[in-house]
Amino acid sequence: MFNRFKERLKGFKEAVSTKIQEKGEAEAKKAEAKAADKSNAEEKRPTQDKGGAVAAKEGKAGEEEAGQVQNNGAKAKQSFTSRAKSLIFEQEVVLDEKDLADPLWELEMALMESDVALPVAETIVATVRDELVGRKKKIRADIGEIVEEALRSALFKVLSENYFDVDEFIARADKPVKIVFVGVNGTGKTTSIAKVARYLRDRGYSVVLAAGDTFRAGAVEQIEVHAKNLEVKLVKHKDGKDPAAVIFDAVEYAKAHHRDVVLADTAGRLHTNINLMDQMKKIVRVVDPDLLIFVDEAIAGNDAVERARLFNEAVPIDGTILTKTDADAKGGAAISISHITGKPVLFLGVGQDYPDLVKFEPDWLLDRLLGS
Ligand SMILES: Nc1nc2c(ncn2[C@@H]2O[C@H](COP(=O)(O)OP(=O)(O)O)[C@@H](O)[C@H]2O)c(=O)[nH]1
Ligand SMILES: [Mg+2]
Repeated sequence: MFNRFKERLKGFKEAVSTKIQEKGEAEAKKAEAKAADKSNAEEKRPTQDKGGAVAAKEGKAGEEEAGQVQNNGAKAKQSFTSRAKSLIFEQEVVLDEKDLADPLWELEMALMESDVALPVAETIVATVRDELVGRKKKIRADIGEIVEEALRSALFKVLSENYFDVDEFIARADKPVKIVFVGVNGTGKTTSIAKVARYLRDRGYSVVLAAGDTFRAGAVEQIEVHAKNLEVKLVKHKDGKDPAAVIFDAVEYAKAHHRDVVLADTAGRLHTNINLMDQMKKIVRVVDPDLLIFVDEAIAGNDAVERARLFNEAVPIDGTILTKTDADAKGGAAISISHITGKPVLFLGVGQDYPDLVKFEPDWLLDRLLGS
């Protein structure tokens, strides 16, 4: 999961580490030179005061004393040098914008190559810059940790922007809660509906499925298999071609039988298909869903983010489910989609089986993106 992303971030971490090291060494050298000057100055002073005239007067004793002083001087010099050496590691480095220009460029490239949308990449870079500029860092401190901390807080900011607690929403909403799933073909809508059905059933809710994909041959049979496996009610029309009518009936069924949640499947559609987009608008008008969820696959990267944006423009969505994150090396869609649409990510699909659904939590995703 997100292996390419982690790999690309390494370059940034290394660039910052090198900068801190270089700058610290330069400053430690300055400190060393200063210490050496001071040491020389202190070495000269006692030889002149105590040695010199006094030693000349007192003969042998004076000579001995002078020798001792010289010895002390050498010792002092040595301890100044070792102190200067330890200064290299104790040296505090203050990073400025100039130091970070190259590493931050590296970071922006890494994010864009991981399919993070440009405005999102810029936001993350700006946050990391704010975190690191002006901060005092000891060279011996764990630089990887410092950089990771800055990245983590920048990513957290983006990921938690539109956070929405789906459990709390369902618990509080009037029943039946009507949830309609939309998106392009093959992204995992039907699978996600089955996963969400199981998720809700496990939390004590009664669920009704609506076979609203009346477009594709085999779609009704596919959701029927899930309904059987999960032992939940499926409402379907024999030869009906109107998804709005099917979903409407499922809602009526749920009301009559006091079921908690209706999960409605729909046909896959591209935002460019005007007829199918109009059909989706009709579904929304007729059913008035509590949640209109856009489903797309993380592996589509920027395309998924762009589709979410266009669907949201056509009919305001309430949130997204990103599927196939288990197969996604880049992580860009997971990072960008909420920021670009202004709507929360509700769940992540992490595999093909029913339990492979994770409620979206910024920290869970962060742990995987940063590999901790
Ligand atoms: N690896 C993986 N595959 C998934 C995930 N979600 C769905 N799929 C697979 O994607 C394919 C299309 O799923 P489907 O639900 O039929 O897509 P739909 O056309 O949008 O309804 C199926 O083979 C699913 O098993 C996921 O989170 N991870
Ligand atoms: Mg389907």
